[in-house]
Amino acid sequence: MYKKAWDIISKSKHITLISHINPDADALGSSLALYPLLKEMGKKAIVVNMTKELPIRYDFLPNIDKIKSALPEKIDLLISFDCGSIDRLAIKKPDAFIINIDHHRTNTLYGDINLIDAQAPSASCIVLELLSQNDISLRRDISTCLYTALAEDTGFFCYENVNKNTFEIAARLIEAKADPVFIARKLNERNSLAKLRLISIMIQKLQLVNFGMIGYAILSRDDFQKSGALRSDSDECVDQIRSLATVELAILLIEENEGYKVSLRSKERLDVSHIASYFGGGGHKRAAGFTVDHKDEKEIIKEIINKADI
Ligand SMILES: [Mn+2]
Repeated sequence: MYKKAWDIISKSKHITLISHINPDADALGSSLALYPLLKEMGKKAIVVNMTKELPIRYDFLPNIDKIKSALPEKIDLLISFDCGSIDRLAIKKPDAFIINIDHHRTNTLYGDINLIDAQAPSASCIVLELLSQNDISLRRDISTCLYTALAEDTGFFCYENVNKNTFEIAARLIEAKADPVFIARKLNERNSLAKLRLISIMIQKLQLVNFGMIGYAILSRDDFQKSGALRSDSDECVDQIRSLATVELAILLIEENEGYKVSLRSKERLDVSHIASYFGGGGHKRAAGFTVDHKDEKEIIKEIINKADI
């Protein structure tokens, strides 16, 4: 499959690299890793993400300034990264061959080729596998993108998806000049005061139920306005809820458009991807999400708690 995928990449001219809306490091890093390679191969390569404002904390990723927020007119090949279902790309499905590179267990296999490995800690590990199996050598710009993606998706090597192999991959990327200290500082030590204010508001609104095993909070538009925080500043809020000693299930609702964006996290037992799938979303065992429109916030929380059954 990896050979076949590379063969199709080699034969295509107009290639669009795209990742899910509200991107994280894995989405952006995985798509940006291939970009300079394709350029060097003489391809008309374009990186796309349909999010209006990309999170500023990824500004150090090589070629991040090349990302466009619209599809080009001509596409022979679309490669999607870290995206479990095609609607999360937020585009009209183009008339093009699709390679789907992802590690979400809920992936809907929407590609013509699907390079899916639910065991992979990040989509960037699958990109690395694609490069290694086709004897493409790594270098700093590529390995920086792939390492950043891996580090964030493993919670800096703390989550259950971490094993000996994860560190071996990290070592290979560091060998290829990814700088783990530089990347950690860029990702973790550049918070805005507005973001810390948003977290503080969220903690004040936090509710605990089921003997503290479930923690939930709702962030309204007003909370963002009051704190001055951006939408992307809430990306790690739900992890703060999970960090509480008693919490097994963390739920965060963020008011959005006609409804809510819901993020779920679990610590040790609960498979939140099942809960998210039930609501039409998806994700991983310990991190998943979905969106819901025209429904009362209390009703949403109640349904999730019923579904979670803890
Ligand atoms: Mn990922």
